[in-house]
Amino acid sequence: MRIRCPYYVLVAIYDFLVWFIVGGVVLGITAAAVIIFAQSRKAKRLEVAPEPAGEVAAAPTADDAKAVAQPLETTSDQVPAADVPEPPASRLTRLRRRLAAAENPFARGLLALLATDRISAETWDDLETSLITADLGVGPTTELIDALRAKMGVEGESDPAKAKAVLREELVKLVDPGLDRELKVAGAPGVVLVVGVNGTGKTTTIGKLARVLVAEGHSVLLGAADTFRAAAADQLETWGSRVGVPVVRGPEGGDPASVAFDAVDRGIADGVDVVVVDTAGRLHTKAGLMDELGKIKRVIERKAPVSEVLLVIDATTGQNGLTQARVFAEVVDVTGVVLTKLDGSAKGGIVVQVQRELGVPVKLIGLGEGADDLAPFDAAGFVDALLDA
Ligand SMILES: Nc1nc2c(ncn2[C@@H]2O[C@H](COP(=O)(O)OP(=O)(O)OP(=O)(O)O)[C@@H](O)[C@H]2O)c(=O)[nH]1
Ligand SMILES: [Mg+2]
Repeated sequence: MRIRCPYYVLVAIYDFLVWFIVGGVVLGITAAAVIIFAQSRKAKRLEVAPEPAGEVAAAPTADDAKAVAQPLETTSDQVPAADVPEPPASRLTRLRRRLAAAENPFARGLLALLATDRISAETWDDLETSLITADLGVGPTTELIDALRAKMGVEGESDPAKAKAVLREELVKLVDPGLDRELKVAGAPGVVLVVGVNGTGKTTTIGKLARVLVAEGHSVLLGAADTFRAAAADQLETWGSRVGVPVVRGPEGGDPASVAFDAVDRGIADGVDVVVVDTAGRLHTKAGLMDELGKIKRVIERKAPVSEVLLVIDATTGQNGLTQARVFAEVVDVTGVVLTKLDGSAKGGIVVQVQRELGVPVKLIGLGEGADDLAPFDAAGFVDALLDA
């Protein structure tokens, strides 16, 4: 017997099935969207560097004593090294091409003198112009040209081999091979404070310096006392993690002196050889910021003597670099200069001016953005690089 279903029942069943399917599809899409949204939130959270555990949000302190009384606890832990840094001794040889004559008026001017077979008044004039363009300064330029004229003869035939030997000798003298350029890192721990105006290459130099120190067998700890922006501490952690060097950091906007103190404190506790402290870039014309720098140094010194204050100068800034150098030297007693960005369009002559103005040696030079593009400076190696460029 066939059971006949009324038409309206069939329509109802059909409607039910259609809505069931549509509802299922809508539910499925909604669930998928929720899952995708939740996943992307999780991924975003992972992208942002997590604040290390145990952070104490210490309020910025009003004076040195308070800063000492409230050290921060925020740290990143020792991580296994991923890189093997290049030994520092061979670096200047590898990097000498970066001082290439094509880009560098200092080298270009010198090579033009060597290339000429007859020295004329015009040759000397051209050399003078290129040396001044290369930031050698008027005093050192006159000194060099007078010495060369005396030794090479004012005018006449030029013997390229003799010219090169004389030029090398006089340049090395000018760059001063007698200065003590050794980085002072002895101490318990040795403390290196790194200062300079904005964007000169402080943090990059510290990252590279950590590699130099690790390559020399030192244990190293970095202090992120640039609390001005969180990215600065992240930048330092990225550098540190590549060579297994931990970083002590504080909350964004916190007291930089407290972070510096905490870094040295932990360095002592962990028996680390060298603590390198990064600071925020500051204009030498801002008295408040310069005072803050003085305070950072004083606060560190309550824990351990500062063995080295490195002033980082961007070689491309020319005369302005010298003005900065004078002001920083007054505030924090600079003991060494790092001249960055000497690669490319840099002007090598500034090495001489900076040393004369400050009375402190150039100890390191930055010759690129690569991790091992920082070389210990030495007068003869630098001059050879220029003359062979
Ligand atoms: N070509 C070249 N670039 C360099 C050198 N040293 C640093 N830089 C670049 O200069 C830029 C600024 O470097 P940072 O290390 O962030 O400078 P900083 O002084 O810490 O900057 P602030 O903390 O903002 O004051 C980066 O793009 C570096 O890669 C160098 O020797 N050669
Ligand atoms: Mg920086």
